[in-house]
Amino acid sequence: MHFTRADFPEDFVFGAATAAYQIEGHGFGGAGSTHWDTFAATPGNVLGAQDGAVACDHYHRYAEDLDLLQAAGMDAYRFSTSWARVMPEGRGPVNQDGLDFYDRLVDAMLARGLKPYQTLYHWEMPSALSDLGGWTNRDVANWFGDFTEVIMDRIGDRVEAVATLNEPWCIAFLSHFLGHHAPGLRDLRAAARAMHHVNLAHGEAMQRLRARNQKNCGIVLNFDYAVPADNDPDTLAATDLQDGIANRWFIEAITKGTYPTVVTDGFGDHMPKNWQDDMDLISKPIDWLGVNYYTRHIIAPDREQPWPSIKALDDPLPKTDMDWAIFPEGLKNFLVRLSNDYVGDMPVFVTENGMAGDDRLSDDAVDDPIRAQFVNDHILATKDAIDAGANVKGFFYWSLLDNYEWAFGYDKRFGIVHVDYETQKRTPKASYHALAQALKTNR
Ligand code: IFM
Repeated sequence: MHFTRADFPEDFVFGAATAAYQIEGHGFGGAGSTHWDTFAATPGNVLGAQDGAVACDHYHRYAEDLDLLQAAGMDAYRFSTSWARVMPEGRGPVNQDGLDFYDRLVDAMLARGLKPYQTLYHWEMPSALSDLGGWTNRDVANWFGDFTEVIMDRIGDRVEAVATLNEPWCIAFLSHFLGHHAPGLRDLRAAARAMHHVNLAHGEAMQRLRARNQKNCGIVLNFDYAVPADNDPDTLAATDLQDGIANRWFIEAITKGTYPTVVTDGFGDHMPKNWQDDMDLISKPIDWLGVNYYTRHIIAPDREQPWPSIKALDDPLPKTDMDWAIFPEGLKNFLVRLSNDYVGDMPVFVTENGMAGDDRLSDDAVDDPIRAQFVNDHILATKDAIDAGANVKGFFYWSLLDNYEWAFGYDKRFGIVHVDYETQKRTPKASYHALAQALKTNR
């Protein structure tokens, strides 16, 4: 790695991220059914119909996993708390075993000097709430607010920071319009409603967090770098619309209380009635912003298709195992743009960045030089953004472990630690060792 801690501000936090359903083993400890369990059980949705029932068995092996973070010299761990583990029906009865697990987990982080960065929702909607329409039902905001109170009553006194939602674009658009993630809808009206209700749920959860004086409350958004394929006005308009749907819809709502009109025009009458009345709650101040960044897309108009009539073209850049183009400059550009146009001096964290690789275990080691280069380049892009004035306060690699990569099952490996799913043996990859070495220098 071509950086050391001395290249970053003294309070800069290095860490790694995971999410509950992807690692814990949802079959353990009395967790309730989620829409991912039923989505995965439906043919054609998930590679091999794999689900998160066992995953990385982190539920039982969390101490070993936290030891790996500590041994790498990390400062913080970004984790999520599963709604269906804490409230198996989404509402009403609380699963004490679930609360006890998160209580142990947070204490174990603190015992190792790791700052707990919590995310309240990383995609496991309880099935009982899915039955009622999940994110398409306006009541989801209050249900989510209630869950927020239950989990924060138990661990809120010890977490360093809390995010309401992870990647609302994925929760809403990818899952209700593109149909790639649970609940797998491809429906304009459902998407319009989910797109608004995720923001409303964020606003409601923020209000509940504020009422209990919770410190460091924010949200984690994913940003998709849209590049026009050419300078044709239709191409520029398609690119602007892509940016509107993927990026501005969320950051503009949360920081300014408005939606891009190119998107509300497209949703038309399918937007929930009187959505304008919710914008005040949605745009109440946050303390920090989480930025998830992975790739860019080259955008062109798709005249064959109805709104939004956008397509992504093949990108000539080298790609990861997800077929995602590697473009570190996009991270720098987003961090600077966010600082200039939306958040000013508010602390920003790169809450996810990483890559899937074709990793092979050989002689108890995994040589992953492309990942090491990827991490290095994106951490340096973050430094460039800081040098250009962005108030970036941390960087979390996605992910600590190979894990359940949603519709791709266990096929895609993002970890700096290899997981053998037969034995659950963890093997730190070469990128883990390189990162650990960089973090130890000039500590
Ligand atoms: O694995 C996901 C994670 O759950 C959310 N952000 C993107 C990652 C890689 O696809």
